[in-house]
Amino acid sequence: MGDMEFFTAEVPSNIAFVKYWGKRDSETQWPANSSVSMTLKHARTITSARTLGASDGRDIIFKDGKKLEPGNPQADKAYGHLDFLRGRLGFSGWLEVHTKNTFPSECGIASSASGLGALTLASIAAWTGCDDLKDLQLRGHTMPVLAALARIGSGSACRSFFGGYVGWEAGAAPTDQSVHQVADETFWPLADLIVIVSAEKKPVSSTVAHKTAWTSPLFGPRLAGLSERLSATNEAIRSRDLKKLGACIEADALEMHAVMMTSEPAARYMTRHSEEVISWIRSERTAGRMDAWFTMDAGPNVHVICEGSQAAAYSEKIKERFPDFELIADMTGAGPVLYKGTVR
Ligand code: 2P0
Repeated sequence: MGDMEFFTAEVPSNIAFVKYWGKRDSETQWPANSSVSMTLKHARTITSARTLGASDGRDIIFKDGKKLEPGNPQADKAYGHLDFLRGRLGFSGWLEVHTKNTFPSECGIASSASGLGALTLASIAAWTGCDDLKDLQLRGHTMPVLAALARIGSGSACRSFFGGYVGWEAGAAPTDQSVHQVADETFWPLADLIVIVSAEKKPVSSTVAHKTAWTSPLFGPRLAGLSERLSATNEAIRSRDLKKLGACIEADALEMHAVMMTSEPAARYMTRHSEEVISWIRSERTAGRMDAWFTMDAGPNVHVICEGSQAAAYSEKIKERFPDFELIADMTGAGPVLYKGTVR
């Protein structure tokens, strides 16, 4: 084993308000549409990396202290991303990587976004020997550049390189893509109360399901209406209009799930329990008891979005109504951090 120092990156997860669903091209990770998300505060991946000596064989990644054995899709994605980064950036040297999430995997929080984001940042820090985001920027590794590299590992990872609210523009060509901050985390603190209706592994991975989006008869109409929804969502964020934002995110989540359910082969992530939570949120809202709206990712769990100031009260209400479901309370958070050494 080498004696080089570790560099540690902490990269947050994000929850999409307008979803990335479907790709125009998977090699360049060019999405079918632009998307916008909120960066989370507590749900993060913490990844430490150091370079190994030339004689040390090859990359080795440990997740939660256990070696990731090549051969399963998650491991192959991670090892493949290291090979991609090395080739693209011209680095040499094998890496030893240790990674863990601050949230349970496969629980409906996007672990690929924070995971591939943190792997990108930690490995570049190790190869460059740079533990400061400003220094990395001076060397050309700006946040947009890091985001674009992470995107190749997992599309949604590119939105995790900024705090607050983040837009990923698809552009007119793969090389026109860009990622930018719409507003920072202090501008509008919102809560994301995640109702874990099931912690089971997804029936179909999102990378696989992305490919089938084009087979849905609803996908064309979705894309046709998205520029209007994206404008309304950005406008709602800039004016801190929760009612307007809520209408956009519910419509977008349901539309994405409708596309999934009508694709060939169909993917159904929504369960009876998801529907119970959704119906309850809507009836509480209609009755004037909760100013809360929902969204969902490619999984059965329901993300309840409300003002940060209501998080404690609404968490209690949700726990009271759904005592059997675990609740993870998160909120708007800042972008990545980087430091020398292992986990702080
Ligand atoms: C999103 N999701 O915008 C959407 C909403 C899930 C539902 O991006 O193939 O893991 O690695 O680019 O980023 C999940 O897809 O897919 C996702 P890849 P990714 O957050």
